[in-house]
Amino acid sequence: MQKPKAIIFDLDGVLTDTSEYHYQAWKHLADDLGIPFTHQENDEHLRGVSRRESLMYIIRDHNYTEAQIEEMMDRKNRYYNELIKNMSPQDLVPGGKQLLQSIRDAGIKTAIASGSKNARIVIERLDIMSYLDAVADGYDIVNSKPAPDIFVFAAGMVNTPTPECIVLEDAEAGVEAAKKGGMQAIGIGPAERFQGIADKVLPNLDYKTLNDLIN
Ligand code: B16
Ligand code: MG
Repeated sequence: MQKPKAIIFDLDGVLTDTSEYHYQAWKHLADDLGIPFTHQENDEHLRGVSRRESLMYIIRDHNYTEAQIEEMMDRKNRYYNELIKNMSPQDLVPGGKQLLQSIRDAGIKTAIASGSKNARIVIERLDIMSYLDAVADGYDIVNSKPAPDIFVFAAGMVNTPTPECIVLEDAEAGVEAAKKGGMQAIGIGPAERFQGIADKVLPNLDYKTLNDLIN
């Protein structure tokens, strides 16, 4: 892989394990509604997917009014915020600060592109804002992953053409989004999840170095 001008990180499931909290919050809501919902379904269908589309998957052919849908999204978000309340810098992936610092020391820009409207709260709790050149979150875009919009927006924020960016993503929808945007994409997670779409796969980001990403 060529040395990039910018590295764009997804947040949930890449720099921190909040994807598990998203699952637990959806599971709580599904249990309230009496709708079956499994961890496997979460991994296969909801990872990286927006709040509304996630809810639509869970409720499928049940009929609810728009007001009920809004209330359910708010409720899930309350459950999620309860779970992230006690997050701290300890919840950053091990070696995360060193990785971000070494990327900047190499003259490469760092950005976060997260579909989450809670991304800024999480970034604050992880205490990594000073290591980032830009943050794009769920408030910045209309079309969520797998649309490339969030990554293209983040690339623009760090003044970098998309082919010179590497994206790190734990979701299939996110890798698809990065590739549609013309970027190089590293899938973070099991190889089966990214078959044929990622340029490279790493099982996790624990103690990874810049060299691990680009070589
Ligand atoms: P919110 P990412 C995504 O964040 C999550 O992976 C996904 O599970 C969540 O539904 C989505 O953000 C929206 O999050 O409800 O907090 O706005 O992986 O793109 O950092
Ligand atoms: Mg993610």
